[in-house]
Amino acid sequence: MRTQVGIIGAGPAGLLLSHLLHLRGISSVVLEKRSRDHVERRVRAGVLEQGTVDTLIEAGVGERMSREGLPHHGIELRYGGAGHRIAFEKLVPGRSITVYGQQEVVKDLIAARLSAGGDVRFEVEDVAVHGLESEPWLTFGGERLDCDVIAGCDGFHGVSRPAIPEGVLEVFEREYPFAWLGILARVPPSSEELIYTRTERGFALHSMRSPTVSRFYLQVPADARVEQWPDERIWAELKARLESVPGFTLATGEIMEKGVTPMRSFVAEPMQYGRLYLAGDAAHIVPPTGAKGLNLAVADVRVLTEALAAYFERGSTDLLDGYSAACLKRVWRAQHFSWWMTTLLHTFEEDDAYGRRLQLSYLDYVTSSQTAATTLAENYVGLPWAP
Ligand code: RFL
Ligand code: PHB
Repeated sequence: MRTQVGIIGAGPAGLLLSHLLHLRGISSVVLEKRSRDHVERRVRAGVLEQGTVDTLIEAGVGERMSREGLPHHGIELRYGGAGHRIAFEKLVPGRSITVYGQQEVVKDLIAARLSAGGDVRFEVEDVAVHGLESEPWLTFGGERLDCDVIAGCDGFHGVSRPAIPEGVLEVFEREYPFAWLGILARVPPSSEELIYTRTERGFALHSMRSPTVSRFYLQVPADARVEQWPDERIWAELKARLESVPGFTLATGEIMEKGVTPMRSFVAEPMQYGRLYLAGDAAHIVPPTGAKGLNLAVADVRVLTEALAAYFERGSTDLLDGYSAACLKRVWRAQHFSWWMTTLLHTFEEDDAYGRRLQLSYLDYVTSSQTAATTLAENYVGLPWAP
């Protein structure tokens, strides 16, 4: 078997790459270890930057998103007994976000690939990469796939990054002393916009998926397990944190899904080795507080598509050689923003009174100074793509 680009992973990065390459007449095969059903049900991100939305629409896979996605023109920061709106329409005119579940994006991309005759294989076992220095190939389940290039889109726990020889990558990391417990609930959102809440009990986020489904997150200890969080405890804690302004009542309902997400910041540089190019979570992770992970995956894939098109159409390797450097500028901006939002809104050590005063001072600044609020807003909606 032979293809131009062998893609490992059918998450947003791998699927979008396969689709964008198809639009440029470049062939690919996507190898995914989980089932289609599993990939389509995995509840994750929900906030799409303007540039991500534009990319999906331009690529012809934004039809359902345009119909069902919820455009948002602001977010609320809630702390110290009051809510403060960060108004995108005023601070970053013309730019906004769209709330649309990552698994919906994934479903739309899988449907588009399959209806165009694309080769996406699920439940593929033992994917391994070979020959990265010159003529690469992939093996899986007793088969061999020869490729010109391999794209490692297999997430943080995949096989592609570990296949890069030791000593090549430089790794930058930060761990946080807490995790997020995320739930999906069958209940209409209690707010029209997302609420990021800082309380002395910890952080909470009110998000949503549709007019009838809400998504919530709670800061929990790093070693928390789902079994420790029966539904009543989750609602009680969400109420204790979110009902921290007068007149706000949180509606509750059936919890459809629960999960604990560790919080980590991670970058591996460079994002390439020989004929292997890493994209998305395979190369970098951000804590979800800034809602950047999925959007960064899309940004990487845009850059990689242009570089691969230059290579296959004109034989030019310049853009491929500069792939990592081109991506890392945006990656590090998102790293800083995500670390900063996380640091601002979560509780750290109990006895760190100095740290708490710094958080409150910065929250007061960001909610009273238009300049500071604009910094938050322009990063949140996403800085423009690099030319
Ligand atoms: P993915 O989605 O992890 O996909 C990788 C795919 O590779 C497969 N795979 C393999 N396949 C074959 N062989 C192997 N050996 C393989 N190993 C792995 C996996 O099964 C999987 O299908 O990575 P990708 O495509 O880079 O996409 C990245 C995003 O998924 C991630 O950054 C976001 O979900 C992060 N994130 C958020 N990002 C946002 O932009 N906005 C948000 O609001 C947001 N909220 C979140 C989030 C992530 C969360 N969790 C659960 C980590 C909220 C949460 C709770
Ligand atoms: C979500 O809706 O899943 C979501 C929203 C905002 C975030 C993270 C996750 O910062």
